[in-house]
Amino acid sequence: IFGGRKALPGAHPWQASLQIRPKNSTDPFRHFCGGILLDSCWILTAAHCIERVNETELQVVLGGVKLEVNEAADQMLEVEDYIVHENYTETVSALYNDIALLKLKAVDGQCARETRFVKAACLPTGPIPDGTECIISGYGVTEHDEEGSSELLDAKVLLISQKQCMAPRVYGDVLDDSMFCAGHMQGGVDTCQGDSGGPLVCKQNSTSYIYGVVSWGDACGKKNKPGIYARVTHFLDWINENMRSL
Ligand code: 4AZ
Repeated sequence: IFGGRKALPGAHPWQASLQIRPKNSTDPFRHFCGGILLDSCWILTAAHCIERVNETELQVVLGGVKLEVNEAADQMLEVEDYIVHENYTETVSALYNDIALLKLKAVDGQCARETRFVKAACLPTGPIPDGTECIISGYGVTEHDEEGSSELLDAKVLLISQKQCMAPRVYGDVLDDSMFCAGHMQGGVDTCQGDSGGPLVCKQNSTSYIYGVVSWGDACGKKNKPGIYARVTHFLDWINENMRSL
């Protein structure tokens, strides 16, 4: 996150850290992407995060705000299976349908346990207006640290209209309706590498809706290059059908 601040414990209880077991199993798990808890056994993330990984080497951590500290709120879960969107495509200019689901492994019939620090996000029921202030969070690269943040950061961004984002000086016509932009046209506040797969959440009448999944962008925090998010409302049927299928 560029232009962020430290998140308060429990502020983003749907935030997940996707971690990969290193080749040398004595080394600790390494954070590589964010994820979003949709219900006890399901995580929404970006397709590009899990394209080349094996579910057996994955761990999902929920509840904490510090990657390098074992916290009382942490819940560590294994991944049973995953589903990548069948139309996910990566071209030189864009990522299309960049969305995937992870099914968590139950232990004694239970996946994630709901606590003050672990709670599923709501799926939106319809579009949210351009200009709405929403919140991004993650452990990704910051303006101060190319390695990413060991503490969960968050920042406020604005939803940007498709028309403005498809202007030639912004992203032009490579965008489609599986994605939207959010951020600040003047730059400075944005998601970055390592935040991918994580949440963009918008609050409406005191309920937080998961409106976007961090996907891609031209660098981070650059003027006229806001972050691009998978548009969750575009994938509601896909999400519901696939959560029913496994
Ligand atoms: C990335 O490399 C990435 N500024 C994620 C988000 C953004 C750019 C790059 C958006 O995963």
